[in-house]
Amino acid sequence: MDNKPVKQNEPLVKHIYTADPSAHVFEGKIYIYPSHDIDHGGPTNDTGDQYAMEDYHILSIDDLNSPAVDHGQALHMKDVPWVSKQMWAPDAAFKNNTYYLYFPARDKDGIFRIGVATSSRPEGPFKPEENYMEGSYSIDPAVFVDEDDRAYMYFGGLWGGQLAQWQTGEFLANVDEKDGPAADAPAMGARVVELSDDMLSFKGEVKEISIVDENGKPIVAGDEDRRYFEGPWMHKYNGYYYLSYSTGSTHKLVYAMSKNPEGPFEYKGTILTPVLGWTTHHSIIQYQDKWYLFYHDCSLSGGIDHLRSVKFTEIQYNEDGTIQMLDYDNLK
Ligand code: FUB
Repeated sequence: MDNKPVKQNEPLVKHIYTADPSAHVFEGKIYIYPSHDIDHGGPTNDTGDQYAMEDYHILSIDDLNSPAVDHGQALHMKDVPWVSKQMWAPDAAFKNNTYYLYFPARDKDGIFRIGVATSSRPEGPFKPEENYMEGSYSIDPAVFVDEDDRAYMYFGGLWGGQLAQWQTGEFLANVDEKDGPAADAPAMGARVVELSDDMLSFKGEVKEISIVDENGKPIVAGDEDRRYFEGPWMHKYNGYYYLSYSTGSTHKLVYAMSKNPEGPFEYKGTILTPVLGWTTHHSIIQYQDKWYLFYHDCSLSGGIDHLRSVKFTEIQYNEDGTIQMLDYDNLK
């Protein structure tokens, strides 16, 4: 492990590849829950077979003058009875004096589901539940605990994330993963569901989130610069809920705002222009009196798409609550 203090826009760690950072402030420190990218001889395709991750390592930073610590393996897929492969982007939450790790993976039928594991410590190790969360599907869970203690899970991803195959509420294996609404029809939305008080199951029904433009018109499927693709994140700032996400095929991190955690959300703009690498995935946290974006790119691996590294950078809000766009080319 590197003993140098973390620096903005540099890999947090260099001894392993990490991606899809979900950052949280727990116990006064920053904890990062990333995917753990590995190299392998398998295929690369739009289904995402190149992302063949098998376990999770949790990172922490005592403060911004300290090195990032890798706490070692917190959960491996061999310890999760329902998982067959591909432990993708996780998130964590704290409630009931317990830390919860939420993670997507393929079940034994090859269908992406979302599981949960618990620990008394933010860095784990985490003990998984026997089965995936009932009613869960697709990828990229992000769990937000609101000020009133209600918890919501945001999730869903296009293409390899299988959202297209769930449009009827059932998994349709014969639907092509790139199918979806017509280019001029409302785009497929991320999903949101309230979690039960014990954080282990879905409390309500899964709802599709609507993202609209400044005139209240739904963002359409053909609007690839603005439509939802994957990697949702929720944060709250000055009473507004910010749903931020990746636009996938156009490689941006963008955001939309609402007064309601379940939307509808009004599209507002770009947070980060495309990084080096196909995927872009993030989280946003307040640490002390500043706000930070955690993101990944492929700079450490020299551009290999499935070998990514987590970085962070400060973000700024304008007076009206909008976020100032960051140009990736200026972050280096
Ligand atoms: O890391 C695997 C997948 O790539 C994630 O689930 C997506 O958000 C994308 O980053």
